[in-house]
Amino acid sequence: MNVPMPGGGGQRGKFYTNEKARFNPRLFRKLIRFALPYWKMLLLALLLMGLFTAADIYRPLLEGQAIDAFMEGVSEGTLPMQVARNGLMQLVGLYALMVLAQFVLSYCRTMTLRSTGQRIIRDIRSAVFRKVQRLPLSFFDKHPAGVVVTRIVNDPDALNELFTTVVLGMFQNIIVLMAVTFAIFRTDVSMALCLMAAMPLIALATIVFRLKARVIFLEIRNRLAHINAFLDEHISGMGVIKAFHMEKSKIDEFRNVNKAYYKANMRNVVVMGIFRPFIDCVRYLALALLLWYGGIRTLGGAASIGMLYMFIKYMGMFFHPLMELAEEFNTLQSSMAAGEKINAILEEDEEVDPADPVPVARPLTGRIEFDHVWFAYEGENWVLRDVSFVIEPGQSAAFVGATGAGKTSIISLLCGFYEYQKGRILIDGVEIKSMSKKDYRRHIGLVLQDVFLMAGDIATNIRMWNERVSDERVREIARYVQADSFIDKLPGGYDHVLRSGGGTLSSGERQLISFARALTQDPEILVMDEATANIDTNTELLIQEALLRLQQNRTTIAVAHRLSTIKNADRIFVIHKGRIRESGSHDELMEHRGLYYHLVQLQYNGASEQGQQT
Ligand code: M5T
Ligand code: MG
Repeated sequence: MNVPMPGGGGQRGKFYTNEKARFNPRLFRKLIRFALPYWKMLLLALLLMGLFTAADIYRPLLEGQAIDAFMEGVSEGTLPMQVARNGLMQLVGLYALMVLAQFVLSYCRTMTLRSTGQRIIRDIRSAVFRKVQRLPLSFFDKHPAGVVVTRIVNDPDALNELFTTVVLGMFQNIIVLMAVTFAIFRTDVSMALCLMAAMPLIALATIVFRLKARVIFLEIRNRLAHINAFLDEHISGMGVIKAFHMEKSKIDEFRNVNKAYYKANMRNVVVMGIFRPFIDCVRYLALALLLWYGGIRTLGGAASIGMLYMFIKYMGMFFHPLMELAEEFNTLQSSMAAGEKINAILEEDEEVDPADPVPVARPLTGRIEFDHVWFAYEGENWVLRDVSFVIEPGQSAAFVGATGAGKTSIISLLCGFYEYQKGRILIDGVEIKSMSKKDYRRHIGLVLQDVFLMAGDIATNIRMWNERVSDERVREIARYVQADSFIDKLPGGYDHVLRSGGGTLSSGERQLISFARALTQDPEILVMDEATANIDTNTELLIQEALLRLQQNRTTIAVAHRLSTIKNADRIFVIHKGRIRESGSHDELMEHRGLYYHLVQLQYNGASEQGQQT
């Protein structure tokens, strides 16, 4: 089953399809390493379980003894009343002590197990998040945030059960089964066989149940991830939904997504609903058989009432772990399904960094070279074709071209967000593939059109959690990029707290913050992609002045549709369908009368027409 996802991507199948969630020893070994650090705790839990179980098994023996040894003895006149009373007293005393001990054991066991479980979940969650932080941007193009959230939030819970409920639970239940079997066969073989008569039916029901449950559990997990993905998309896109009055249709769409999840859960409810009563039914039939057969044996004197009582008790103890085992198999399957999904993330290729990175010079001179670079986001759909250019240290370069021409892609490659397929990109003569991304990204200040602000105050967003940048410096930089006037107007000024995304600021205000952000790093290379697109002309003029000063000692790359903003660049590259078609200064290109000239003409004429209209 494939859940159709909005904007479906090729690789998504891995996260949505019904992989066979059967027990996979290789996967199990991989997952078990999350539990390994806690082996002492788990061993302790096992020990406590063993003690508890031993007491559990011993109790019916005591009960049977209480019935037989004293009551029968007295009624038959073979035992003096006083002796029986004292014996009974001792027996009951021992019994009460055992019950108390079991209470303590049970508490300790639960605490050990649960707290270990919570630690394991915490570790898995951290591991997945750590991994997600190291994944390349291309991963996030293919996986909606909601699905990734499910992987981090819900799946570790399911996986945790693998270690706590399933592995230890199964162990305990198998031990109980063996102990009970041993106890009943030792007491009376024929009555034990009578109790066992129900076994084949139970085994059959369990197998059928397991097969059904396997399919259902994967489905439930997939549907849950789907709901999360749907919610993420539709909550982030609330503005668009309202603008296109899609509320009604989205509600209907959600109803379907929700219904699919509901149905998957209902199938589980139905299967569980049948399984339990069926086992109960078999169990009571077996009890009836036991009462009949045991009754006859007791009447015939081959068994005692105490024994019959004991058998009835053991029968309960026999069926309970059987039921639990079946459910544990069920959980095993669902947690294996979750484990598989988590593992798929853990096995994703991380951002590649060379094993032995070339150290990045500090400071860089900022020379940038693209050497016959070819790049495609997917397969052979070339977005950049044979792109070559050099930007000398301290130069300012600008990229212009139609929408979708590949300008942002050039910048993304320079920042190492994606891996190029052919050619080389060099910074200061070193290919970026041989440097650590973390190291050289430090030297690139990036200002984008879409600015993402993090939850936190303004000052923190400017210094980007870098404590070495003083408050004074933050203010100085904010003044420099003309952001101070709007920041001062915010309640709290620099301490004004933004929610994640910074949605309460205007796009232009966010861009100004982003400028300040880039400058606090004092980067040798400044990259701006439509960085002033949302800023009014007045502010832009003010920034332009600051930018000119900024460009003096660093290499700058700017992408802009508004050509007036890049006119002064040392070199302008015109990108057309992934190729560099023209390059030169504004004057050179105007003289050349090619693509650039036409672009300028278009903008100029457009602007003057507008001017005439108003
Ligand atoms: C260039 C395609 C896009 C366009 C081309 C980000 C992204 C882009 N593309 C993909 O196939 N997958 C992706 O994940 O690549 O895109 P660009 O470099 O973003 O173009 P631009 O910056 O020149 O355009 P614009 O609109 O910002 O001026 O065909 O479909
Ligand atoms: Mg772009």
